[in-house]
Amino acid sequence: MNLTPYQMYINGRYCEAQSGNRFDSLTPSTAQPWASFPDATEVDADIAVTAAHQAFVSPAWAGLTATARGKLLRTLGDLIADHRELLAELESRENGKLIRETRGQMGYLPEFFYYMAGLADKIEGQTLPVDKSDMMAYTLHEPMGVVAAIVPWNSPLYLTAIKMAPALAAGNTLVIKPSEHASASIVALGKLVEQAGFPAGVVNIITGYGPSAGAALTRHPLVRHVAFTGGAATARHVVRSSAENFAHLSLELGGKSPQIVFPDADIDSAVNGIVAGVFAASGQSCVAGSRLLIHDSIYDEVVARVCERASRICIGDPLAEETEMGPMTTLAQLDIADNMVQQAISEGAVLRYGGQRVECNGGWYFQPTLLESDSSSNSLMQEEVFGPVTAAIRFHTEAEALALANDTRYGLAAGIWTRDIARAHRLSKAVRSGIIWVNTYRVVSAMAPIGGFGDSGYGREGGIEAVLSYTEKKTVWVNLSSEPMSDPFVMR
Ligand code: TXE
Repeated sequence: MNLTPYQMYINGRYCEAQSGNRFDSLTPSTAQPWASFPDATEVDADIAVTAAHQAFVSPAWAGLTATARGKLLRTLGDLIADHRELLAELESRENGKLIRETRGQMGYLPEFFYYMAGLADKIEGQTLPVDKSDMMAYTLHEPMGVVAAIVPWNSPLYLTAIKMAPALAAGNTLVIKPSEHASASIVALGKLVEQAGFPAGVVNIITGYGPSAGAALTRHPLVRHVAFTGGAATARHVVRSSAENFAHLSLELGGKSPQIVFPDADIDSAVNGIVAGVFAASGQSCVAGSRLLIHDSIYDEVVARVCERASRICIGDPLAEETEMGPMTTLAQLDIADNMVQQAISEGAVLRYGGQRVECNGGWYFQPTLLESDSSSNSLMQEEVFGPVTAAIRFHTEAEALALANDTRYGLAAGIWTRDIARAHRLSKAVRSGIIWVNTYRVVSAMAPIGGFGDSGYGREGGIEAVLSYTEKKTVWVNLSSEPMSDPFVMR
């Protein structure tokens, strides 16, 4: 089989790993290899970080005005818009996400760059009304330096853009490490970065495995911020190794997000929201609505309707227009889904729909799956599956719903389905998660922060604060007095 050979992008040049080694990437819809990538290790990470650091201090980048940086970001956004079909196809091929979903994501991707382009020259410091009459003090937001963006396989470009656009807007430089399971679309982005006119070394892309290339980035002394999206177990490694150099961190991890349905909800919408929340993208989404908390009076109806819709989901080739659910991205992820369903059943959960692998072109497919549990301690209520598997449980009162919603170590997202406006706001405040969707689900915007509580990580991506999170705040003191400085042993 002829594999498409991709290269890495370091210091404005396409290159191989120093070792000359490569690894293959498999397409999940057939489990066949389709592309190969350089297998970067510590030495490549060091070359890329050094290039990013040199670019950071170079006049070609550091000497640009913030407005000029914004223009570059805008140009990159335009180029992404021009190439969205190609990028969408690459992502669907490599991670098995539906082409209609990746098209949607690529169509929106430029907005991250446009929004952050607009913010680039609005990163304002403050003049401080200090209580010293002979002093003036003000703050500046300075870029940090080299940012390492470590990205997973489920939405490679989206999760890159949400890091890259604010990091560049603030004047940093980047080394991006895509997942070993989905590197092609990010490598393709390198070409657009070059075309947009970013100076060499401002954006670098290294391909390779997490424990080698990824870990080397997190412990590199010149990396000042690690922006990580991935699993909680890997995040613990990232925190430990970045601690060595006190690099700043943002961690966007998984979730066990509840969908809470009250009797006064629009049931049609709630059913659609539940299906969208956990079966779209085959549930391989950090915000997957993987716990269904449903009021007793409508429980049987909602469960029956979700199962009925699940039974009609068209499973198949992610590149086919009619497909509604594609494969799991990796065999490991398929095994996790399968094993977790079996485990939940052994703990007393009842399978209502799905639960089986699906044979389709040799790919890694799993049925949309719903189980019922009368216990919030069932592992399916507590552990992230990252697959098309959801667990339903009854509640009788709002207090019970809230207790169930918050009975998790995670806290990334929650859906609240009710027409009662007071209840909607009450619960929005009380549910401990970074995103609350009322009568909707899976809505995102470049303008809105995303991030979690607890084991879902810390830091927020998106929105105005994201750009500030890639800056160091500096306080400048200026002595306004022309008198000689007095007693050197007294703090002023
Ligand atoms: O992710 P990893 P995996 C969750 C989901 C899934 C689980 C494991 O529950 O089942 O995580 O998935 C890089 N130092 N999410 O193993 O390992 C790796 O190469 C530095 C949720 O695929 O977290 C990749 O680029 N980097 C999630 C990135 O980390 C390391 C999305 C993510 O991979 C590293 C994906 C190391 N030691 C999985 N080890 C979400 N929040 O959306 C690996 N990496």
